[in-house]
Amino acid sequence: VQTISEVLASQVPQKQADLLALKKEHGSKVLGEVTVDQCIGGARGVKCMLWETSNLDAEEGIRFRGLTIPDCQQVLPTFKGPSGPENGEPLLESLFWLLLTSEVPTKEQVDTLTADLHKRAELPGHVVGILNSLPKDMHPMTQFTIGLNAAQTGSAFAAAYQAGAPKSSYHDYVLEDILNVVAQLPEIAATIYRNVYFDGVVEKDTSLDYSGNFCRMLGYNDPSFDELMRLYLCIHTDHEGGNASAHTTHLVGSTLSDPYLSYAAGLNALAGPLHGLANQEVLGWIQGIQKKMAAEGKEINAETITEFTWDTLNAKKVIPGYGHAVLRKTDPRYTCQREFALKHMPDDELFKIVNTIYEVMPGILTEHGKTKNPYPNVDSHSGVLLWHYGFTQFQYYTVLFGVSRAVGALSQLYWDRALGLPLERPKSVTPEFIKNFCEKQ
Ligand code: CMX
Repeated sequence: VQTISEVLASQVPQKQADLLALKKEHGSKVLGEVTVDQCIGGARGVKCMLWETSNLDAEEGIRFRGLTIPDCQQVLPTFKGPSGPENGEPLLESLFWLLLTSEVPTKEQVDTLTADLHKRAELPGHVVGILNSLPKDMHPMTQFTIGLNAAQTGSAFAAAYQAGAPKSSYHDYVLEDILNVVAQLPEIAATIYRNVYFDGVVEKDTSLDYSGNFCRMLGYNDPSFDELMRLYLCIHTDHEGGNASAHTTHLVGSTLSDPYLSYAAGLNALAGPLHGLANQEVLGWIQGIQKKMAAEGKEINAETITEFTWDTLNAKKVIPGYGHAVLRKTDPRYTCQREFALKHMPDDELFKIVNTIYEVMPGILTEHGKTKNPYPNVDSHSGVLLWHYGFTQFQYYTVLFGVSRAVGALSQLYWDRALGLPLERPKSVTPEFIKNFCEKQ
């Protein structure tokens, strides 16, 4: 069975040749224009970044190397251990393989990757010490980036660069780092979880896959929760290149900062409330309704949710979990989580609230008239599923997102270096320039 490193090594020369040919044949063609609105408005829709691993369609949602989420659920290897269900969710390792190589792996190939990641998972000694020294009231995402930055002492790429490695070999060292970062993130994440909310003890079970072992490290021992974790970690991996965490990783990586530092930067972007922190905000918002309705002696139903939504909007705040910069329909990552809930927890009280929110929110946001997309995104559903299994520490939820996003953003980072992509450095312009330029037209 070929390892992932061998498969990638065999793909690189052809990919490099293909990119050169693409540049040679079409290098001077125009992909689009940039309006003043786009320049001022966060570059929405500007096509100026190469991204291999996934593509986001405004209507259809995400495709990982051309495969939709339901496609992945059909074709990717699942967990078939003694406690695994028949039609289980894909293994995170199988999606990692797909994103890196663009090939659907066999179960044997995935097993080699699982074993490799388990072997690489041990943290440098000082990392746990640093994590243990952090104040418990420091936000888990802040702790997460500190932990990953601290692990950077193990970077093979940084060491090779200092030793004068040639550019043609960068991707080999970067791959080492990427596999190590993906392998080490669960233990960094679990140490934070166990430190902040429990006794600080992290137990492992490396007879399981990546997600199952991560659940044990967090302290959960329920095959159904393992399945949720597999689904959760798969669907949060990648969402094309322009989202803030992926884009930041790519940008920072383009300076030849190593994968640890590049992804730690991406995590800081993920920690923003308009991005990954929205999953914690959703739970906070739902608790807000619960508290208010309990205080007023009212039921939580379509009418009271509508009332609470208008209170939020009139206070000039966003409804977390709704809207998207690219999507214009319900996020398929929301839909597959809804299907998971219908299968595993149809009578869950919180799920019912989320469903009622789903029924009324698009209409309210449409009436409000601001957001271009009144439908739910991934963050709108994930917390409710976790809560069902007793994972109620919602300030921590974005860390789980961060464990997953590494797999997409770092798969792309491998190809960034293998294809020799340059330093990213777009041109900025001053308001005076825009004014003068436009007045001359
Ligand atoms: N509630 C209220 N207003 C919203 C809104 C929402 N959920 N979504 C967008 N709007 C508002 C915007 O704030 C903006 O208002 P202003 O003109 O006053 O600035 C207006 O509608 C137009 O925004 P847009 O073009 O539709 O959306 P953007 O591309 O600018 O932003 C996003 C996208 C996700 C940041 C935005 O929809 C939002 O803030 N949603 C809530 C936070 C959230 O769920 N984020 C998670 C996204 C998924 C992820 O990255 O994890």
